[in-house]
Amino acid sequence: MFRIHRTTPSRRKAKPVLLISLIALIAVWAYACDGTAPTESAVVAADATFKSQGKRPRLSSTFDKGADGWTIAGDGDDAMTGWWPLSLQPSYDPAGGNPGGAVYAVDRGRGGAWFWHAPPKFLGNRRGAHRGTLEFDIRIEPAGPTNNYADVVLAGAGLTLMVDAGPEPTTTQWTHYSVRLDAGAGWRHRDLWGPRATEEEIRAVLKDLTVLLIRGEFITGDDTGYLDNVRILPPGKGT
Ligand SMILES: [Ca+2]
Repeated sequence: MFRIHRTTPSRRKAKPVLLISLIALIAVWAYACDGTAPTESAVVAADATFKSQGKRPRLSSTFDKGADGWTIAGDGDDAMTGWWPLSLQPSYDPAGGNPGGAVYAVDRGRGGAWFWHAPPKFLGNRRGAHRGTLEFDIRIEPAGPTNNYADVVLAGAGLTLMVDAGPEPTTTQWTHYSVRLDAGAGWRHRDLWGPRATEEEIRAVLKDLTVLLIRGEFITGDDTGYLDNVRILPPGKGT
């Protein structure tokens, strides 16, 4: 005996919609999994978001009362958002910092690396930070074999500069990083293997800083990354 299946008009319409949605999700997923750092065009596209934002009372975030405007770029907490989910909110732990509060995000193991995305108060004309330092504390959970990505990304004045901030964290304890904002730190264009940035180029980026990213993911697979004590310090004040 044959059973006749009737297809209602609403179901006929639903199929193409579902197919298009599935293709879009696959495209976003593939973009999030390409394993590369953010492209320069993506950075430029994000620039306009910050142009008109923000007062900057102090160039630090100690997360005493909350996330202080920091967001997440990459696959932390939601792998389906691509590299520039500018409004993706991190989690906040009021007692998990170094000391006090800290922000954290859970990586879903989709590949690539995710980054902490600085709020507007760190951006704009940061010319006074040239030859100063960017400092921050990182903690990962669990510890494990680390991967190598750019640790800090600066974009502005049409340039995207990246640097290796030093050895990756190898324990679940807090690790302090101090990154010099000068050519001696080894800043490079677009990725860790690009041309070396000149002193003039670093000064130009800091004078028109539109994006500041700090790497949050250091091991392959699911993990949680914490951030505390971010500071931009003028020359001679670094640790
Ligand atoms: Ca803190």
